[in-house]
Amino acid sequence: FRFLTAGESHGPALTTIIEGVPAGLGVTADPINLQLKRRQGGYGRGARQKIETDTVEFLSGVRFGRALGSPITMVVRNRDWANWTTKMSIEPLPEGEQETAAINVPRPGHADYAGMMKYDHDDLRNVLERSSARNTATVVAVGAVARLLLAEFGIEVASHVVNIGGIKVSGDNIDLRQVAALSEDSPVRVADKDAEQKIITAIDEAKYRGDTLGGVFEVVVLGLPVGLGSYVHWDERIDGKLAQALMSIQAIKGVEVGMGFGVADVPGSQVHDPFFYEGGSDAHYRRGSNNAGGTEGGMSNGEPLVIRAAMKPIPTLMKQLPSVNLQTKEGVPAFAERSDVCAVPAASVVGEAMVAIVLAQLMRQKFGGDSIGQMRASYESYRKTVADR
Ligand code: EPS
Repeated sequence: FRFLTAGESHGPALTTIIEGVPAGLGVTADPINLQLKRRQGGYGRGARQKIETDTVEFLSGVRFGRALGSPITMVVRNRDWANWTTKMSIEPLPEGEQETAAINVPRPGHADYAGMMKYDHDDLRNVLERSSARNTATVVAVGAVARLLLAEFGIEVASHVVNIGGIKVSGDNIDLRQVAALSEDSPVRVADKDAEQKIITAIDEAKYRGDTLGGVFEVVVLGLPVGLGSYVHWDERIDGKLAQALMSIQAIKGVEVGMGFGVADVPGSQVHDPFFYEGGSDAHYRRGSNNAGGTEGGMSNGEPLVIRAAMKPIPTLMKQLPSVNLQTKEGVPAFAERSDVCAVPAASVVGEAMVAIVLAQLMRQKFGGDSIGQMRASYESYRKTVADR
C-alpha cells in the first residue's frame, strides 16, 4: 500500500495514485467525500474552505464500486483555480502579458525561506503552492481508502483535540468511543464543553489580534491486532512509522505515544501496564492500564493505539512578523495572505488519515493477499492462532 500525491494549492487539481489496495475491496466516493468534508471543517478556518467543497473523482482502479487491484487514481479539483489561471498559468503567458510580481519576504515559521534557497526560487509562491496544507486533502482521500480496508477487519480510527493555544481538555480515563462521538459534534473537535467554549473565545481573540493558535490532537485506534510492526529493525517499528507519518503533516512539531514524555517523570512501576488473564468463554490476556498507548517493542500490543501530535500555530499572521526582503535586504513585515487562525481540528482529521495509512500498510504487509478474500483468510488464521495461545 503506497501512494504519491501531486498538486499545487491554487493549481487545477490535487491528484493521488494508490497502489496495493486489494482487489474486491468496496471503494466508493461517498465515504471518501465524508472524510474530505470533515477535514474542511473546524472553527478558525479561513475563507478558502468557503470556496471549496472537496469531492473525489476516480480516474482508475475501481469498477462497479470495487477495487480492481490496479492503481487507484483520485482527483480533487480546486474550485479556486478559476481565480488563479493567470497567476498560476501552466503555459508561459502570451506576449505582452506580465507575470505576477514575485513575493520575496519569507514568513518566519513557513517553508518559504528554506524552500527558496533549496530550489533556487525568487518567488516564494513557487514554494508555498506545494508546501501548503491544501495537499492534506489528498492525504485524507488516501486515508479514507485506508480506513475502508481497516474497517474490513473491525479497526476504527477516531480523534479529538486535547489542547488549543494552551487551553487543555480535562478528562483522563474517559471511554474512547464516547470521546470520539463527542468531538465529532464539536466545532473544535473537543469532547469537553467547558474547554470548547474557552477555545472558541481564544480563537476569536487570536483572530482579532491578527495572530494564530496551535494545539494538540489525539488519534485513537480500536480493534488493532497484536503484532503489527516489528522489533527486528529500526525502520519496521510501528511507533517510528506512526511518528514519521504524523510529523509529515504541515506544522506538526512533536508526537507522543501513550503516556509520551510523561514516562520521564515517574518510576517504572507507574509506567508499565500490568498483565492479567481473564477466563470464561471469551478468555484473553488483559492489561490493567494503557500507558504504552498500544505499542510495545515497536509492535502493536492489542490494546487501543493512543497517539498525540502537537501543531505549531500557522505561520501566516495577519499581524505580520518581522522579516527581510530577500532582494533589497531591507527589514519589512513578512508576507501575509488569506489563511486560517487555527487549523488544529482539521489537522486532527489529517492525523487520523496518516495513522490509517500506516496501519493499512502494516496490515497489507502482515496479511498480504491480492484480493480482500485472501487477505481476510490470512488474518482469520492469525487471529485464531493468537486466540488459542
Ligand atoms: C488549505 C488551503 C489553503 C490555506 C491553508 C489550508 O488555502 P489558501 O492558501 O487558498 O487560503 O487556507 O493552508 C495554509 C494555511 C498553509 O500555510 O499551508 C486547505 O485546504 O486545508
